[in-house]
Amino acid sequence: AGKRLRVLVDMDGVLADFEGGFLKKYRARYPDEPFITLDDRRGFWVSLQYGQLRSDLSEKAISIWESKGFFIDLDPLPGGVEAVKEMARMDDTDVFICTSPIKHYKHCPYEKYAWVEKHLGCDFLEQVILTRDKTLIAGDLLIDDKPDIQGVEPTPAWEHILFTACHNKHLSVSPSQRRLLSWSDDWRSILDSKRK
Ligand code: DGP
Repeated sequence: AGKRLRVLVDMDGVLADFEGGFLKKYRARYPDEPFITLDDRRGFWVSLQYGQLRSDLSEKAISIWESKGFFIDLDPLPGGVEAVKEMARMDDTDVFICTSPIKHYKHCPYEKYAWVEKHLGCDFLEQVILTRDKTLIAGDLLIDDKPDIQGVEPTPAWEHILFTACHNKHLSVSPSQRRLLSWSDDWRSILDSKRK
């Protein structure tokens, strides 16, 4: 009889298609401005790369995810909702959605809960953790597309599994860093590797 496994799953870029949703709404709102294709995305921060393209595009990018309806309208990434539901049904397994809201709080926190209710059901609202510092949250695994996850806790409890996204696919990460290429990849083996 082992102890329970606790899995933390990020939302944007892992369950919800932040990058695809951003590009679609950016192009619709600013049809005459240059944009960065998903293939050319580099670095976690979208506004940073748009600012490098032309300095005024940083605030135009930010205006997209600060708008009402941005987060609730994000499409689920393939297989993510199904994987999280399956994890939640597994024996001795607790799954939490661990996501950082943007600081413009008018719509984002509300819409993140609404997205979970819409795609995972209202029972899943119990599993939502909103935090700007994921190092404080104790878990066995954190599945997240952000390459560097830092905060006030220097030794987080979790192992970070890097979820592949357009902005991190070219990054060479340390050999000890494990990746999940997509939800078609073998996430079940990664969970099993942490069971005691
Ligand atoms: P998380 O994926 O939980 O680490 O949350 C990060 C959030 O920040 C997510 O909603 C995506 C968003 N984000 C992406 N690029 C930028 C950016 O350039 N600036 C800001 N403020 N937020 C960004």
